[in-house]
Amino acid sequence: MKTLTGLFAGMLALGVSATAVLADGAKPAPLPDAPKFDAQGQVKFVGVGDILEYKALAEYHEPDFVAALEKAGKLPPLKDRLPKEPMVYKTGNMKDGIGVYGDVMRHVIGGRPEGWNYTAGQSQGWGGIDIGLSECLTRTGPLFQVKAAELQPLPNLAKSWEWSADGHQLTMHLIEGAKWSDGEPFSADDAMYYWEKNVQDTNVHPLNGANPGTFGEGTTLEKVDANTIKWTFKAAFPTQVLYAMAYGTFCPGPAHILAPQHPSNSKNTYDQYKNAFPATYMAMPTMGAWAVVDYKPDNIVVLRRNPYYWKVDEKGNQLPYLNELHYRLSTWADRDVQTIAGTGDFSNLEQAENFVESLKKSADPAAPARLEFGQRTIGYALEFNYSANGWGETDDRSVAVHNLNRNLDFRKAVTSMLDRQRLGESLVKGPFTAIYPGGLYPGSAFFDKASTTYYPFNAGAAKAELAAAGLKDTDGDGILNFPKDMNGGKNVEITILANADYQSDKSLTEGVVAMGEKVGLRVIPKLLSGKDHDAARDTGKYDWHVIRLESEAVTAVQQTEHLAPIGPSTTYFHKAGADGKVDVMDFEQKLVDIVNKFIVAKDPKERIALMKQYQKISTDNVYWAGLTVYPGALIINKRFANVAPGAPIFMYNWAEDNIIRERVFVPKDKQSKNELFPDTLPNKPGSAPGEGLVK
Ligand code: BQZ
Ligand code: CA
Repeated sequence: MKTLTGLFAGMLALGVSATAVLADGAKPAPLPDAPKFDAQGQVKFVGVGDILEYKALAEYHEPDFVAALEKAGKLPPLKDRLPKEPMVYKTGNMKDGIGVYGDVMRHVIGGRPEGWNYTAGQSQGWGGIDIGLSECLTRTGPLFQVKAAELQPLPNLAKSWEWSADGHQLTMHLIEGAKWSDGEPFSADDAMYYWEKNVQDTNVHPLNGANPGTFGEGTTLEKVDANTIKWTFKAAFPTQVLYAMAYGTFCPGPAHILAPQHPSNSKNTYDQYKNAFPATYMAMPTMGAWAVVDYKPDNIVVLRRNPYYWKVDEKGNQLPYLNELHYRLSTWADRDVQTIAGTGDFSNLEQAENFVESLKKSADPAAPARLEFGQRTIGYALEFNYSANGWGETDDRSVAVHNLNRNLDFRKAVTSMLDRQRLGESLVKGPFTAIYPGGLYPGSAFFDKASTTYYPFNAGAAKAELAAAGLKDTDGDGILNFPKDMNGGKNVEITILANADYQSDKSLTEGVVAMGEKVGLRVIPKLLSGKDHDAARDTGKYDWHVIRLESEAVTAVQQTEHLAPIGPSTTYFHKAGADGKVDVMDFEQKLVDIVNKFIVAKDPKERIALMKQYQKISTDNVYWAGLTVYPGALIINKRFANVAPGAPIFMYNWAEDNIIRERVFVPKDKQSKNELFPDTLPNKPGSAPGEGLVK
């Protein structure tokens, strides 16, 4: 923070009367309390051991049609298809108990599958496809129901782990004898391939962005034996890193299929490697409960149960209960409409524009789906591209704007021009949206109001801060100009990236553009759809970004690396430039240090204190400008059982992970006849869509 005298000197130099700016400058105000909004579902909190364990059972069972195929010699006996000690879901944690086989869950999604090479960065269309196909070392989605005192990632492919006495090594024991959906063994080799050829090889960019910084600079991983891997960390007891071993960032692919295509083992370029498994390549081996068997572009992706799935219920029934999954390729808004109408089965109601209609329709007792609001965990921020050393666009205008972004007066102007109350109401009226200044969400367990600096809406203060940042409309056309030594003193023009697939993202962007205009800033929307948006986000091709934040703002313990550039590419808005370095600002370095300490802090009191420091420094400095935050609602067809009450649509992960789909079932008397490939099992890897299913 500049000292007062420095401030005066600076202002006099700018020829602006000190009292004018001081009087008008942006001043913090207490954050108004959020409108009261009670989540509908009551979560029953449990311990990790109440949810699952790993053990061999006396007997195992499978659907009748699978037993018949086995009898016909079409696949090995069940006991050879299961690991020595499968994961066993405990009945006590299953709301409706042991399930029955049959039926389908019909998802509707707004994305489109590019291909199945998730670990090389191919999008599969989101909406639960990649969540279901990617089983990871640990699992965090279901943690919304775990008691705070026992909170730690659930075991998954890694069934147990222990730290060395000095805390620098973590030995992980992987599930033993599990197989991919094509019958090939899963082993430590798959984890090592992912680590060496997809994470450490910086020419490969796994979807959801795992990179060497994700697991702590200098971290190494080695294979101990076929079922054991060992991590070595620079810091002692970086327990937080277990969250980064969950969905998104440590979900190994099938090395036996991927390795031969990797540039180090073939003539493939990295691009050819990434695209070696196009969307028409069926049954890419997965550790997930269902494998892809059919794909019709812009129409549907169909998955069938994986006969090698390595999880069972306490009666020894091999999971999943549901035989089939659909992903109808449509739009995100249509997902809400179809689920409410009953032609779809599942939706995360996350676009506030659809709240009233969805509430009205689902209030009808005869409505096919139930709707349950959770806490305020869906939120948006305006992120500033801080790179002035070559990450993203490097033309004069872009660099000039990024340098403006690095100026606190400018960021105070931006945060003061935002009327967050109006932004929220532009999405939906009523008690849903709350003002979100920035930093962690008000609903986060680590949120501390006293540490949160909120600059309220004040156009006059915004204009004063813009003047303090050296911007003046030198040619009188109503648009502020750069100082003459920046981008030739031209009008300031700022691109704002947003995801065109969501009305909410577009509505908020329109609001920001209009509020910018009122203070003389020309903000130009850059609305991109799906993977084009994600690519622009990931390569910094924007000045500002209206982004729906994920777990870093909700839990702080997941995607923690998004909170500060603790590595060359860990945040969405400030990555390493051409020189491989992140041009970190002074206050930002403090955030980096706090996040690095938080990742290794074991004492809960220290963790809370560190997050208060993070909140203070990040909101004092408007690290990003919060926009609005509101609750999401899970809409799910009433025929499904074993959906935990209060399952949030987003917390550690999305509801597609949180509700543990492999445990969900439909009671016999409610089963629909919607299976498209009844009584079949997945085709061979590389089959053509819909061809060669086992029957
Ligand atoms: C949920 C989610 C499951 C990604 C995606 C999508 C991508 C982003 C984000 C959400 C969709 C749904 O979100 O909106 O409700 O089903 O898929 O993965 O927005 O474009 O890159 O971060 O999660
Ligand atoms: Ca001008």
